[in-house]
Amino acid sequence: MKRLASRDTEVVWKIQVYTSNVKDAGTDANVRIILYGNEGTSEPLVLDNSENNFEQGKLDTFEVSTADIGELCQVQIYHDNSGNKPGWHLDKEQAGVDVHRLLGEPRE
Ligand SMILES: [Ca+2]
Ligand SMILES: [Ca+2]
Repeated sequence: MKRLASRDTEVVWKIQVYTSNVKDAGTDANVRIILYGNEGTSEPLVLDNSENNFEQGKLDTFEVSTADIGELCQVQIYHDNSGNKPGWHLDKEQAGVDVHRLLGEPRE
């Protein structure tokens, strides 16, 4: 089985971020995520939509697209410390960040 997908095949990922339900857990800073796959690494992807994101106890869902980076190995999520009270706490019991490939399954 040979993979046919080229490096610039677009892959869509669904990213769910759980912010803890504790005081001041939320942030209004700019949040970015980097997806590390076994065949490449994404650009830093801004996580934002029309809602007020990353509020205390909130689940935020985003869709982002990347080149085909292969199987997801690791994610890095971070913010730029901007805004009022930028400190942020992810809900570890809820895994904090959940990433699923939506489109672009490797072809076999
Ligand atoms: Ca916010
Ligand atoms: Ca927003």
